[in-house]
Amino acid sequence: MEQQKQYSLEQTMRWFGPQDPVSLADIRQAGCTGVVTALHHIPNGQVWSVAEIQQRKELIEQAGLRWSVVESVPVHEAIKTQSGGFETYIEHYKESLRNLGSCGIGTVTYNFMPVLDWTRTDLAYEVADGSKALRFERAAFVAFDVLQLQRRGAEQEYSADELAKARRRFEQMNQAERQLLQRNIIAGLPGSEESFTLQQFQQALDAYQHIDAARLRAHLVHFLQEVVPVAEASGVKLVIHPDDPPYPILGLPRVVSTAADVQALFDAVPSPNNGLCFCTGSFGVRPDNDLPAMVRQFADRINFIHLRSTRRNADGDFFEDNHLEGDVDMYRVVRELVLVMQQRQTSLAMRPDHGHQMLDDLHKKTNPGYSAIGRLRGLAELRGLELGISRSMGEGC
Ligand code: DNO
Repeated sequence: MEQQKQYSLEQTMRWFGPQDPVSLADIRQAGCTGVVTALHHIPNGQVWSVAEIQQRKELIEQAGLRWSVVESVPVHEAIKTQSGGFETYIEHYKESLRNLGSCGIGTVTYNFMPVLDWTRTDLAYEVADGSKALRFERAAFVAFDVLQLQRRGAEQEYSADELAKARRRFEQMNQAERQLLQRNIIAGLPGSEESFTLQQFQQALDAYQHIDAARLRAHLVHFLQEVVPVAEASGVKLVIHPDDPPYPILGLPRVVSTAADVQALFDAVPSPNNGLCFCTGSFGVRPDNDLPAMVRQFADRINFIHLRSTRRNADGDFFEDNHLEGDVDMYRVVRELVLVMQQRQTSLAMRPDHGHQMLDDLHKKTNPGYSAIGRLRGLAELRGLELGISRSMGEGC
């Protein structure tokens, strides 16, 4: 009888380019065959030329790896707000997709979060074993919004209890801690491509004054209607990254937080090249997101995977837990993914998303969330989990 081919997750790690303290050789030794990277030196909105793409591709291949996924070709703010020059930025985006496709790079990640990409309040939250994790603390975030940024109308968006907690929290902080909080939120986390002063930040928020969720979604659908046909013709799968955290913040709309949000995008633009980056750490912050069910629902559209777990509490805080702990049922998620790969007869690229700063990395300067050893631990655990699941399925358990 013919043996059915086993498909497994392609193991990758994010690499921020030649400046990244984690080298391509480190990534290879972690067991990866692929790299997820972007041309971070090209300003947001400019075309990625074939020469630049080719140069980066060769660098990766010389290290014995493959450029599996682009994360991200960033979407310019003008496209999200449909303001001055946005049509030109869309044309630039199409050109970058054509160029990537012509270099044989077939998966491109992007997000459509207004102003800020991912957001945390604390980048060195010490967990019980002494390693450091990234954390979102609601009271600190509210304190930033109401007391530091002093955003108009912010107070009306929080309960009296939340405001009182935020004030107490702010009073406990010294000057340096307050500055750090502000920096963590607006100075740009790795890969976020944007960074602001407080004043610039307020201006960026103001651009969304008249943009609610329905309008932002319409802008996203318009963007997709424009770029997806080019992605199809270029052999590129676009994958949208969900909102992190998956709800509106700072009065800004967010439209990629739930299964219904994602379904609306696929209904509007049904092409298979309009896909999803299934990020368990982002979606998993909401208890109403049933992650294994989402894998089943979007089985045909998931073309890149971020595996990570968070642990939330009743106050709305969460921190990034070890990959197999926290609120994400990683066993069930990976099990569904293994089934999807068998059903689609394809392998899907996965990266362990973030990791704790631990061991030697505690004494090094690292990119928050992207230190080598914590991600190595995550990847090793996830690889073992997947192997155990696939083998036991194959043996009919
Ligand atoms: C954070 C990342 C995000 C992601 C973008 C995709 O660690 O997952 O910055 O790369 O949202 O466009």
